[in-house]
Amino acid sequence: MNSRERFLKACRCEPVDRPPIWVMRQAGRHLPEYREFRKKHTFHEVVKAPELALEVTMQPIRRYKMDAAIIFSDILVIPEAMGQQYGFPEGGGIEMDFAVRTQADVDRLSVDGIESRLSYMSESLRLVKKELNGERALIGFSGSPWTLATYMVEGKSSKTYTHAKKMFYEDRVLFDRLMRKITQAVVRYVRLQIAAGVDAIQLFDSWGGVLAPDAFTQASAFWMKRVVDSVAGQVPVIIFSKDMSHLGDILATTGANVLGVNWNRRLSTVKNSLPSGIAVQGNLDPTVLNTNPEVVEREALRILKDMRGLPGHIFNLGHGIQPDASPENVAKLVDTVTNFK
Ligand code: 1CP
Repeated sequence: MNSRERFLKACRCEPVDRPPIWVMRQAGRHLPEYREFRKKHTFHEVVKAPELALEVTMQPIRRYKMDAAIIFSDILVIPEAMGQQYGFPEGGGIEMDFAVRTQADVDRLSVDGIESRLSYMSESLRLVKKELNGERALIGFSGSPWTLATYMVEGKSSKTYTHAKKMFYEDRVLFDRLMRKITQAVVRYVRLQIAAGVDAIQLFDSWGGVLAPDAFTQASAFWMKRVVDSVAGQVPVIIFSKDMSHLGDILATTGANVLGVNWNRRLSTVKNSLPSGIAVQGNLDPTVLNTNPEVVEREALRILKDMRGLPGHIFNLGHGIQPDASPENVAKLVDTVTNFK
């Protein structure tokens, strides 16, 4: 069984020799070769030039025995393709060139012709797919409609999401119009990625966890379900709703094949609480990769042993790897998982 087959079997909860592994944000700032690369090219250049995106996507694949590659891009390419540019201000985080607050702002966003504005993604995915040669899985991704809406409505990174939540609570007509438009864009984007050959799609619902359960159902899960339905079983969909694994019953209604799990819950408990047939992905605390190889091995084994005999586990972190995590620790993690019997 090669890596791609192992990954796909785990998505379907079929038995495998050992759990497949990949790491959220595996391409990027923890790698010295990425930091070197970024001295020569801006972030936007890397994302939009297929040859450069190919190189950065492959960096963690060359260095580690990951079972899957995730295409190098960003969730914010969707607002950009809809007409709302993003940038990186000096102090960190994200800044959008305007904030969506009114019907006129929603009208400025366009979905028509979005495939041509995202054609660089098709090209990047085709290049990576060819390079992976059917041996490792290729994961495409999108931000969830709610997580994209937080950036679009706030106009920047936020800690409280006040404007986005206010729009949801106070002006549901406007909120739903915006969400319909974002969801249409995401559906078309996901279809484009499937046409380019991705083996699975991950929806990053990074800020789902800031919502109360009923608000989460209406503002996030409802729209993710539309995206999952549009894929209609063509490829597995992984939903990573950060800090939401205690709401597995709501998440299961989206139709997702795999649920990403944060590190604050025992993975076997989450798995056993879900309807059979839904796999889990996770859930090592990312900070473990900032410690040392002995701790990495011990903590990874804890999860592997907890999940032993439970098909439907993709090993990953509970959130993205931190920029100051050490590559030596990532290598130890991958060794521990790939040698587990
Ligand atoms: O090079 C740089 O310095 C820019 C840093 C960077 C990188 C490496 C950004 C800006 N995006 C990325 C790549 C990226 N982003 C990938 C591909 C790399 C990989 O996974 O291997 C992916 C999947 C993302 C997804 C992403 N972007 C998310 C969801 C994941 C998560 O961690 O929750 C989010 C929330 C973003 C927004 C974003 N993009 C970049 C930053 C700094 C942020 C976060 C801003 C904030 O805190 O609000």
